Amino acid sequence: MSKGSDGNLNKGLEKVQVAVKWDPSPFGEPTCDLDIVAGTYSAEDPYGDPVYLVHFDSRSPDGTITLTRDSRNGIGFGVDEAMTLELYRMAPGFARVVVGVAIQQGEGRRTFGGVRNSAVQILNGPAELARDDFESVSGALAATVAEFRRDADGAWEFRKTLRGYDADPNAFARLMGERTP
Ligand SMILES: [Ca+2]
Repeated sequence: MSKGSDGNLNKGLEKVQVAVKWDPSPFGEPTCDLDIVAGTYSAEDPYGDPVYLVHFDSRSPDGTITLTRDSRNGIGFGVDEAMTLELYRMAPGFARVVVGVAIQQGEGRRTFGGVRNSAVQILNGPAELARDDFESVSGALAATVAEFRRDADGAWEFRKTLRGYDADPNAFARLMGERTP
């Protein structure tokens, strides 16, 4: 994988993957469904409304962001849900991409603290950029996990942005791109 001119692995990103895993609920308890969602934001309005969203039932119009693995219950070994972002193919008008994980809400509140062994890993090719177990946002219903931004030269850089939201998946998708302190 190429590095940025200063050798920073978090810069000059081309193709990244966000992978989430969690354990299925024990027998008799409601299933847990975590969803990866990505929002894209324009250079003109990088903290405004998303140009488009990508999640389990919505595709990237230009094919640059793809949900490659989808789970509704966490059953299975290893990665349960994964998204690939081909940042190098995104049009210059895109300045930011924010990726988050939201828990589908049924009856009652479903927080990260109520999901067994949830974890997220962010990869640049084979290199790990970040991983987290959601412990610091255990009371949240959704959380941003990654922000990708173009630098002054147009190269993509990564920022880990673990921030919890008290919002269901639809509300979270509208909030996840907001400017944060
Ligand atoms: Ca899911």
